[in-house]
Amino acid sequence: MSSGDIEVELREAELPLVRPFRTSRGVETSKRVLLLRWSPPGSTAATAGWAECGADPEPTYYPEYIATVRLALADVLVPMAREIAAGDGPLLPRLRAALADLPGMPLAKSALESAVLDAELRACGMPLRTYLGGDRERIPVGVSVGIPDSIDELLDWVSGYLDDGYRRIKLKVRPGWDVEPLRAVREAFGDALPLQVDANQAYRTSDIPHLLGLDAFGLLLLEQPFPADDLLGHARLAADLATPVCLDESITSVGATAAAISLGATDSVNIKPARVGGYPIARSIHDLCAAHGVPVFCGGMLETGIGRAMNLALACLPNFTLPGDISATSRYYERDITQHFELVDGHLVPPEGPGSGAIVDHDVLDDVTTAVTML
Ligand code: OSB
Ligand code: MG
Repeated sequence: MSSGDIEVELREAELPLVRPFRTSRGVETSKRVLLLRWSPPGSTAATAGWAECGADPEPTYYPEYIATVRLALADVLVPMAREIAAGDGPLLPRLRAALADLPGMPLAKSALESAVLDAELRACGMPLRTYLGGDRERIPVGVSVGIPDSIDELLDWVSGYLDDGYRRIKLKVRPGWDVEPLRAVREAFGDALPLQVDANQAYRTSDIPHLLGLDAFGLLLLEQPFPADDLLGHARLAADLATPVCLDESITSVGATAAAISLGATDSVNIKPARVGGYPIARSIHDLCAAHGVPVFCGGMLETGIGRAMNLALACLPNFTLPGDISATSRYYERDITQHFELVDGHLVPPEGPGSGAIVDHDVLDDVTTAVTML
């Protein structure tokens, strides 16, 4: 078997969202997604490794975006992985060491490493959940609610999600859309509703007096109010705010997490595997947070079933005690490119099968594919 026999496919697809998703950073009406297939020699459709890249079409949320990830994979990362695969010894540990040696590019690295990991696990019949060491069988999940056109529309959306059985609601906020929607949601649904907010970096430390006013709403947490690199600003806020502060965009590595905890900049953490460079690093961040008594939840990026299945496997680890941003398929898509995930009593169940357990529906995938490139 030569490494030349490994097939690597980059596939771009576009899936309409059931409703627009607006945050402080912009609005999405469809999900444009880059997928990576890693098929070792002798693999079949069932044992091909698939991963979803966290990159968006534009650099609105992360500095990497689809075009730069394509370039990084084609020019650097996939040729490197092929070379490692052609050498002696187990592929994954050597690939991980080589990736760790390269600066930056977490989204590209995570996509590659996750596809290789999925293929290896499928080849030996092991579920990703087992590999990562989690033992929970179902994950309590919430829903992240974008910024609508009006308060009435917001109440309508939230009421629908509560009817669906979601365990907690996360509202996207920004300056000018915070106190009023929170008051309306509390008035309509009561003080017992588990409620949290996410600002996606839209405030500045000059807004601290205003943000202290959010304590009146009994929130589970306030996510990423300030720019990602402003750990000191978050620490200043956390010192005075009763509501727990939760970092998302700031959590880029194990070291960044350790610094944030040590500075008192974060009381809980949103872990997004793509942002930190993959699932094993996400697990290390989980372990670090557990050791410091900092609870975590698994974040999301409107994933298709491929990313969702992997996130569910990660969320089976014991310190994922806060409900995850991993909603049912129907919250995002009418038709997904894998089996659909259904909410059962406010929980999602990770799929049983080997690897991520995602089963790609090739008919749907072909329908929504916009480009295929073989690397
Ligand atoms: O900040 O958590 C975020 C979606 C895209 C980009 C950033 C974020 C989000 C979400 C959605 O909040 C969570 C989900 O996938 O349901
Ligand atoms: Mg967030």
